[in-house]
Amino acid sequence: MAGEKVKLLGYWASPFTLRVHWALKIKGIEYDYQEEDLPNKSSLLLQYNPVHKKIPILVHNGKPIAESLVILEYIEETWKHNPLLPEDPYERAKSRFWAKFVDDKCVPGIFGTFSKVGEEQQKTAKEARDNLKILEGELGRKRFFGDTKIGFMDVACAWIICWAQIVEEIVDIKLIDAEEMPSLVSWFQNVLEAAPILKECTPPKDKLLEHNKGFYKMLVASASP
Ligand SMILES: N[C@@H](CCC(=O)N[C@@H](CS)C(=O)NCC(=O)O)C(=O)O
Repeated sequence: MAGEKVKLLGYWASPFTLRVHWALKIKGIEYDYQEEDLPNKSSLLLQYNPVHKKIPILVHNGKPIAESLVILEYIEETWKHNPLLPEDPYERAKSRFWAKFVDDKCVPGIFGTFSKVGEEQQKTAKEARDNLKILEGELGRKRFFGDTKIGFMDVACAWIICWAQIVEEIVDIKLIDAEEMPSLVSWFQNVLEAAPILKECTPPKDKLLEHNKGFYKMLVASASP
């Protein structure tokens, strides 16, 4: 739509920001991007998301929308071309169900494995693995959750595989077993290969790994007496 102003406030290493970049790229929406310094949040961020004070925030013609899955739904409803959700209401509900499953069950498990220590860490890693196995079962032999085409669930969640592998490398705990979860192992790459435009805004794995190693060092240092 001509004359529209779309702006995204985000952070380069944030997977929640990445899902919004991906949705905008797939829809071919032009947008400005404002990188946030999270320890020193901009007044715009605090003004637009006073409740959670988190990125990503999408600002469309001056109106802010927060929470990445809500933003994805907004994008889907506002720009209807290149649809991410299937037409059938039951299939739409399933896409939303699995995206919520990832945020409610897999994300806390993966990030918890990164931020906890000792027995708690092992317990959280097991929960993460169990939930990733459930996800593998749902993906089955398909390349994408959207089956032959990238859809809502792929845009929202394929990043967890890359992030889980980064956590694995840093804390040396296996979360994704290539034999048990062959489809999940290739899912993130399948998405990037099928839609090269998404690569443009996806941070390279090495850069993310270095960044998260630094972050992990800080966590460990602040946890030790
Ligand atoms: N549920 C939120 C999570 C967003 C989130 O956790 N953002 C983090 C960066 S990855 C953030 O802004 N953190 C800043 C802070 O907690 O101070 C979403 O889906 O948008």
